[in-house]
Amino acid sequence: MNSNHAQLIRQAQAVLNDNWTGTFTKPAPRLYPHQWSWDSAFIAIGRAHYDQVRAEQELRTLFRGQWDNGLLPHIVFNPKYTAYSPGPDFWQTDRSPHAPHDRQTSGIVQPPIHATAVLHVYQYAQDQIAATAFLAEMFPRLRSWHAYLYRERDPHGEALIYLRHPWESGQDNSPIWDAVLRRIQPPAGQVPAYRRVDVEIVNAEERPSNAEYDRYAYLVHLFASQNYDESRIRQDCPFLVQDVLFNTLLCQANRDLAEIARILGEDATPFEAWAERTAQAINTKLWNDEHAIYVDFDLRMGEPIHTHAAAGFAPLYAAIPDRDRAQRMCSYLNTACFCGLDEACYAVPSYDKHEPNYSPSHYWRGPIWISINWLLYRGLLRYGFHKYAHWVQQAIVELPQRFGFYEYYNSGNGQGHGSDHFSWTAALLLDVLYEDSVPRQQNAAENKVKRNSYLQTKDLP
Ligand code: 9WN
Repeated sequence: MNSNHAQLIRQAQAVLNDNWTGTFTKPAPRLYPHQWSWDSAFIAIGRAHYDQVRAEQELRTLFRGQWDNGLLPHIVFNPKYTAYSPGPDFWQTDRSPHAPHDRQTSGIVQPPIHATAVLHVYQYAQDQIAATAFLAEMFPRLRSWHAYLYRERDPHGEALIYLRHPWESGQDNSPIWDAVLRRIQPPAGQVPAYRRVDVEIVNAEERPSNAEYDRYAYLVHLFASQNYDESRIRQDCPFLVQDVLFNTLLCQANRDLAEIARILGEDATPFEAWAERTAQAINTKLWNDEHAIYVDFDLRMGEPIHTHAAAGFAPLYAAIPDRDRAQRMCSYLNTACFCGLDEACYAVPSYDKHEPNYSPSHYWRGPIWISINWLLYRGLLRYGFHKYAHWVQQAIVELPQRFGFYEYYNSGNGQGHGSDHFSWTAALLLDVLYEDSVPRQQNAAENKVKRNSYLQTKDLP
């Protein structure tokens, strides 16, 4: 590791320390003062390399907000930050018989990367006894989380989970949702009152519009008025989308849950079967052969959503496409539409630059996100696309180094946008730098070898 990297590691660790609340890490100091689900998984992946105790505590705290039907909420509210809005009153999750009584949470989910994070924490642990106890503690919770998704969110038994709110994707105002949201016309009086603190803290022009926010609020109102009863929601909800990124992360998380089961001497076959069926369904239903990218499916309209987001390349991360498809996907990535290696570009933008609604600075509508680049980096490595993978890996390190630990980066000039001091940007940079350096402990070195060979060879079609 060179001295620049040692300094960068210290800076990234300082971001995570500053955002640590005592039981979990805030995604950002002011903009996101509560615990967000997939942020915590990414944060645990970064912390796992140097702070096993907090990495475990991060995930343990998140799962304390899990509902008794298995739903893992996208926000677990921190009772110390009552000023944040929209807050628990907006969600009214106490109307569900399944929500916990001792924690306030939202009533939707986020991408299921938690089994992956739990296994990662185990694989890098210095204290193997504590780590094995942690696996045993998390295993039933993870199983119930995945079971919830397949039981409640897959009405036709396709092994493809539906999302019922754009926030469930983690990519709030991605152009993927534009057509679906345009169709939603909330009836008069059905948009609950809300106050947005996001537009008071960061540049309002880069955040979702009020028209989008009205629809987000209307959907939440619908869920609350149906007491979060999934069978009723599924009948009425105008937003039901089978999403590429969510299902891809679930596929890999099932494989990781199977690995956890094997370590614990439990039956791994149900999780392997879920992984296999979901991978097949993604390949069959979500593949767009004309453009060599995976696309979402609108269940309400019964048709694919022809929007090309970087998340459409995510199946590389779970080794879902065969080599021919992967090669074609990589060729598309490697053009001016996303990030051609022979042109000046910083990293992979979240949306095809040649599409009409592309913006280099507008939240999920074109800027660079470190999380998406981290997933692509890992996916490209799995297929041996080393040159492109190395490029993306460098971007994950250099963007924060040059511009700061921002929430996202302008895909035209690299400048940081959204919140500074953003936790997952720091955590995923740490993951990349630690993976590249000499591990401190022998057991970590052995685990790294195991993990790399697992990543590179496992389930590659
Ligand atoms: C809504 C916390 C979260 C991330 C999401 C990101 C953004 C929330 C918001 O922030 O979403 O859940 O207020 O816009 O889109 O991916 O988990 O960092």
